[in-house]
Amino acid sequence: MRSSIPDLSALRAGSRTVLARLLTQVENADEALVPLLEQLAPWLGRAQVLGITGAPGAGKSTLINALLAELRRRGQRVAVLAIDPSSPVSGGALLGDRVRMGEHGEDEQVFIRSLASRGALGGLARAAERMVDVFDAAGFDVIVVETVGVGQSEVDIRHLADCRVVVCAPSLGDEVQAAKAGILEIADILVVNKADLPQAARTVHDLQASGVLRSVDGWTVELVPTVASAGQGVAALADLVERHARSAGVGRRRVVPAAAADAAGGGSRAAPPASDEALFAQVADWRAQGRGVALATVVRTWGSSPRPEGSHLAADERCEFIGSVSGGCIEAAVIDEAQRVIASGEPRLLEFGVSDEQAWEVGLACGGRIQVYVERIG
Ligand SMILES: Nc1nc2c(ncn2[C@@H]2O[C@H](COP(=O)(O)OP(=O)(O)O)[C@@H](O)[C@H]2O)c(=O)[nH]1
Ligand SMILES: [Mg+2]
Repeated sequence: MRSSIPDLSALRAGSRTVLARLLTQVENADEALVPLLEQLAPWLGRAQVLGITGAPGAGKSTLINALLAELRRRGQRVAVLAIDPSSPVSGGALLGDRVRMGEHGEDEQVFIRSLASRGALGGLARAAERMVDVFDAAGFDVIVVETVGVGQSEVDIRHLADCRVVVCAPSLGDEVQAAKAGILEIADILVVNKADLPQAARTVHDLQASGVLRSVDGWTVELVPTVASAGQGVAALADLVERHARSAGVGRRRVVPAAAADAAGGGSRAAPPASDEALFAQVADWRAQGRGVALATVVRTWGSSPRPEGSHLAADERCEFIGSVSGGCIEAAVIDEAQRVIASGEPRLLEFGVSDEQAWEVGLACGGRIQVYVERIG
């Protein structure tokens, strides 16, 4: 349908070259990319975006390096986006991060990328969000975003990250340093790194006494001491990160209430419903090109569903698609399933809902339940 499609399938298939190229184009605010980015929509919202924030020198990069190793042991594919403060003279620091995290540079399941504001022509925040989208579409399980404290970077980790980790180093004074920086209140997980230093116990105590370890929306903020340079406490941190995904879900940056998105002029990034006429014209076009095609139909809904029964989505064997069966929550899963149906010729009845196990994986954001029938038609 569009010339950029081959790149998208290569991205989905794990091409690191395509991934690297796309990230650079995004960083350069290449507007020609916008239609392609829109096509990423069905594959977004699956990765857990982990924001790691804290003052320079707290040990964020060292911790990320250790966490990468732990997450890899757990079979996770991990991407890292290290966002540099706005200083245009920070090439050295960036290089330092690259080298420190570089241990995993050869691992096919790990991808590390730095983003400096001077390189992001269209604005750091937008570039960062789009780069996270590209990593998400590329199938990474966890996307780690390293930033310095709130207010010191354009990138608002509160909006971007599903789970916010604030890293503190032990402080010398009796005040908790980070509290002054105002970043403690955004934490889902607090890390006191450099727990090998003598002041660490005091800092842990101060933080425990400060009231930041409170419950918000069913999650109790946890504190974990680490020695990032020795890998200590990192498994406990990884456990908490996993638990947070189960408790709070993933894809937060995409869960903008439709009304708010419309008001902001952004609209939803989900594909619009297509008229049956337009949809079947597209199907005919794909078939004329000899491509296998599957048709997905909403056959039953319970509770609230963004699309009524009878709504269609058609997908071809190259993952191009038209139409919509939800507001963007389950399209990716349906299109993936369509590939299997095209390959096997066997129809499938899929059900998506919000059982406890799957609510944070694939379900309708609005909380309903839906059955979708997928059959090969070309
Ligand atoms: N003693 C000690 N030093 C650490 C630890 N973790 C990191 N560092 C050191 O702290 C410095 C800053 O670390 P870095 O990861 O670059 O911090 P960032 O600026 O927050 O990314 C480096 O010299 C690290 O070697 C730790 O657990 N204990
Ligand atoms: Mg760093």
